[in-house]
Amino acid sequence: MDQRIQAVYEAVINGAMADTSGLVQDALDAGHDANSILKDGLIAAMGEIGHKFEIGEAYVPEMLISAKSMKFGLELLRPHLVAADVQPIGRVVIGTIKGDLHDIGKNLVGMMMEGAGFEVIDLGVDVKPEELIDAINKHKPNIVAMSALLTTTMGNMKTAITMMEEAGVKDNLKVMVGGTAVTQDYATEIGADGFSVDASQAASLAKKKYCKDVKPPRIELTRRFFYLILK
Ligand code: B1M
Repeated sequence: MDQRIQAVYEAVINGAMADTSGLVQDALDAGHDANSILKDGLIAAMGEIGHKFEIGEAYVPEMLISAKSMKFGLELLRPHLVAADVQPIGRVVIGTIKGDLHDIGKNLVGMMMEGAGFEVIDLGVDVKPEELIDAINKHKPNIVAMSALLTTTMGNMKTAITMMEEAGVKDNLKVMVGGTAVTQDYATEIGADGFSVDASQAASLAKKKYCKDVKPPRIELTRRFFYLILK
């Protein structure tokens, strides 16, 4: 990997928030395209920190500062990605369900999803099923991700899924659920498509299972085309 992209990668892994934007700018100034900086720098680093988290080599605070670093880099990169027509791999609407104000885990899931290449629309906490339906109609997400930490209000996730079915919007998307109150059995019982225990696995599940039908960005198609021609 080029040393400037490697430097971006390491800044995110090390949670060097103050350095990430500067290093992204250095990589851009050196002529690297925005897509490579995103994929090989920011996204690869978030994949690695997620893996470390899963095997117990990193903890929530490390993930949070890595995700923050990634966000700083992404902010700087965003106009260049738009200019290069780099599309996100999918769109996620996320929120903590009605009655529940816990947001640390939900934010982490959102950041990991963003780190995996998704566009994330965060509705915040205490999200009513009606607000989810409105957001689905407005943003047309591939995934709706709901978080619940309270056993007393987790039933609102079931209400939300039922309302999505009744509104005729459920068939066009996948519903993912998680949070300490939720189990795989509960997710299955309420008709969710996916469950994961932590933020890193939520991002991998979303990427592997639910966005395989999303068309690759135009820039990627062009690259594949030339690869096939030159092969
Ligand atoms: Co509250 N709280 N809390 N609390 N709180 C819990 C959840 C509780 C288990 C504590 C306890 O009693 N042992 C308990 C719930 C019991 C239950 O329902 N069975 C509880 C309670 C009762 C309450 C209040 C009712 C207390 C009161 O007022 N009497 C009240 C409720 C307010 C409300 O929401 N309406 C309340 C309030 C609060 C604070 C405001 C003080 C604060 C929240 C601050 C905030 O979020 N901004 C708070 C906190 C911090 C906690 C604990 C201590 C920590 C939660 C946390 O942030 N963990 C928690 C006890 C505990 O969990 N040990 C507790 C770190 C975070 C990274 O983990 O959110 O689990 P977590 O997210 C994980 C995974 O669950 C997963 O990924 C993350 C990690 O990678 N995940 C998903 C989360 N969402 C996902 C979605 C996915 C996939 C994975 O797919 C879509």
